[in-house]
Amino acid sequence: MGQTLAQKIIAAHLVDGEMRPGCEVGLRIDQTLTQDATGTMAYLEFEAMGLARVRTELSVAYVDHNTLQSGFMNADDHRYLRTVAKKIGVRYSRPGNGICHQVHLERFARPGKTLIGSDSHTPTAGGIGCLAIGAGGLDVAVAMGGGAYYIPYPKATLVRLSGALRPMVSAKDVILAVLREMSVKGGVGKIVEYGGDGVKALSVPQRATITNMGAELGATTSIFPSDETTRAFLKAQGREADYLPLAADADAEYDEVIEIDLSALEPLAACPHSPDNVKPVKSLAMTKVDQVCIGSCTNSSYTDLMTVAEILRGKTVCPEVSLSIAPGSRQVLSMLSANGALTALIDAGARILESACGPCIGMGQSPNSAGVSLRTFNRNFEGRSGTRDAGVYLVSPETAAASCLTGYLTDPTTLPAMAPIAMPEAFPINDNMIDLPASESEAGAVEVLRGPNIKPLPTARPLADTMELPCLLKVGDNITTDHIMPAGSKILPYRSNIPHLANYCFEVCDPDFPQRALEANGGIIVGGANYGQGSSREHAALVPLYLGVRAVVAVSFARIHKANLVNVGILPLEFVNAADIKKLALGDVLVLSGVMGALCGKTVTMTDKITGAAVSLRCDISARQAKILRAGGLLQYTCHTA
Ligand code: MIC
Ligand code: SF4
Repeated sequence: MGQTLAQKIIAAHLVDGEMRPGCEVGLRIDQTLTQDATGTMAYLEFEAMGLARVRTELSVAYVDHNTLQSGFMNADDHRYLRTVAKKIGVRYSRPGNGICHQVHLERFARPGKTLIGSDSHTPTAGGIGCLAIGAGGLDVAVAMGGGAYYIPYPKATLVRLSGALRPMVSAKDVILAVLREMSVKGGVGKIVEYGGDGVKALSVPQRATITNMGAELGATTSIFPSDETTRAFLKAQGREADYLPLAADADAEYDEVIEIDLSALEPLAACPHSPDNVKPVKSLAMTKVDQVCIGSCTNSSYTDLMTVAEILRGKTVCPEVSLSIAPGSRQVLSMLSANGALTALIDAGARILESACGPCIGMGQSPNSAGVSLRTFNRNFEGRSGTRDAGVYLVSPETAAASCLTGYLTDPTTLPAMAPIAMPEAFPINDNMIDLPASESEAGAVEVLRGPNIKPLPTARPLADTMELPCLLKVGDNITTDHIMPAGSKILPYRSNIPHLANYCFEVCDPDFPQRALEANGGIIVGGANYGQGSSREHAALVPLYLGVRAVVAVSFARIHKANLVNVGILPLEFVNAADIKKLALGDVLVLSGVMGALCGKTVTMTDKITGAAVSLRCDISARQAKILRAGGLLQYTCHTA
């Protein structure tokens, strides 16, 4: 039987485990990336492992999230990242150089390589045929040190594309159609591969938009074949030597196949508050818009922003709409500036932001109260924009541009026809904002500069076979890491200060949770299906650990968050019978018996001392993860086994 594209890359990088369902596989990692909001922690962890230099082919530290410098914290963290990167052998992409995923696609990602990044949208590089996976900071630290990265061996999904997109229908509409079909938990445990005749009609940035938002499916990653289009993109980036043709075998077998006829797609929008709440834009035409934000790692390429510039050229943004645009990289911004498109955007009334994540992570541009914000981004979780009662719609750049002119959600296929923007034959190459690391012989002289915002990491308490703990919180399905550990401009500067972050844990669901947890000095969180979906932030595990959480009992978990819980030493338990969640309530005193057996695959019983109810739970982890939990987390495990 032939292999899928992902299976070929996995086979070429397999260092541990077997490639069959139910097994955990360890992969050799060629490249890593970090961003600043998760990177400080990842490098502190790398240092705590006692390692001197990275052992990957390439590691890059980006600064793109915490760029609003209100107070010393972010600037201190940037300085720490710059100096630690220099010392340990990591390239440093300076603030202003762009969003990690866009810059990595332009300058570093390679077909056939493995990449892990401490950011859930690392699969963006799947657009170029790279096996790119989002991970927690600790996993990235281990990979930087040359250790394998482990994933449950994934199932294979094929999205077979046919036809070609109609004018004004875009790559964003493709992934929104996939989200409508599969839902935010439909991709858990799967790698989504794109194939079929329709692939050739999509450029690399369009493919990257699709693989980027595969994160919202919960998928391990998403990937496109590497073909002549890939070669042309790499050549235009001055990197033709990085080209490697790659495709699935013709007789490869997939666990699931989804057919999408690109020619039949129409503009779509993900309505508040979930990326899979997808409706046709034309069905939302009466929705009045207060704000439009264009950018993010999903939709901020040169062609995306040129399309927006052409739609806005010579027009004025509706007076009731605030339009902001953050180009994905300095390369994009400088091209728009050189060809005059930037002037068209400015003249139309756009507020130009620096090349960074910006509004996507609540770093400014929060909408007005109860405002409607159209965003070309990838997440519209409640409160993520910084305005709790705002409604965020995720749309394509074409829909965003059409709507900011009318003031209402507008189907861009109703606009006059426009020639599509051609991919440049050569991008201007200037890597002067990417600092090279010191050589091995010079590294000793580099001083790592740390600010007072860096606080010690919390450590796990040892697990006991029987544990009596209160239920500190009970939440429903699809809880995101933005619920568990919110971001935004006020909180993000404290990403290396866990005690401070703890004050905001579960703020959106229950503001009293942190105090209650600290007073209880130990407890359990009960959650529904797909608990921990969304970002890779390990803070969503480290902060509950600091607050005394010993176990999370859920109907099911999102992949990265479950790995993060294990990595910090929190027990992830799943209901054997999902309906049993109804038997538990906030404040119940829960007795877990047989915890040690659960680590070896046995069922654990949890008895509610108040109601007398007993529920069966299992701990669905690998033998390696059981050792990590016994050691008190991945840091301790790595230090003891190294
Ligand atoms: C996000 O989009 O939620 C983030 C901010 O990029 C996160 C990482 C983080 O929380 O720092 C992600 O997607 O992993
Ligand atoms: Fe940045 Fe938003 Fe992309 Fe996360 S999703 S990396 S915050 S642009």
